[in-house]
Amino acid sequence: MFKRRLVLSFVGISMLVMSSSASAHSSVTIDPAGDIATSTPPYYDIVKAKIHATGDETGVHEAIVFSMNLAAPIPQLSSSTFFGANWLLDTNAARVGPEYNVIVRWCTTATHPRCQPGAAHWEGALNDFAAGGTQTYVSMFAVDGDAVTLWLDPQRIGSPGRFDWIGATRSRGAQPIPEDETELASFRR
Ligand SMILES: [Ca+2]
Repeated sequence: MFKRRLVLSFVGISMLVMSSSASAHSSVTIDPAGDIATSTPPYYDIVKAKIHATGDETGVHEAIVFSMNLAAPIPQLSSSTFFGANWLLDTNAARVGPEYNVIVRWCTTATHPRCQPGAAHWEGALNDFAAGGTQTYVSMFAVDGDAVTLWLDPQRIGSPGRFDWIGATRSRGAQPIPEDETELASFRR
């Protein structure tokens, strides 16, 4: 009996330590459901967006994880449909506007000129606005029901210690006004 209690209290302490370190590396923003145009499908409606750091800081498993939850699961999309989940990052307060756009999108070259060629597909991408809009692709991402997630090597955005960000969804490539947009949040690694 004594042993069991000891084990349980140890687990309790470990969970406390883990949860406190996890929250120190998480930036979560809750967005209202139903705040998009009524003609827009609910899977463009952001209900939660999050950025958190993972890994042991040795570099091998280190990542910044960008995630988003939508008001409805994303269905099988047609090839003429564009869906973009964006995390716009302001990593440099001295420069106006966001420096990076982290992207998970469903596209073809017809719905977005910078989409990789071939049949309609999901892809991850990173736009570097400070470098004149240079775009590179990101291989680690997941689209699962109402959740979109992307894992990024921090070095690809200059390994910032902190940055401000907003989440957005788009139904057209480079759509000037997003379908939905979160409030400004701040992330600290
Ligand atoms: Ca919303």
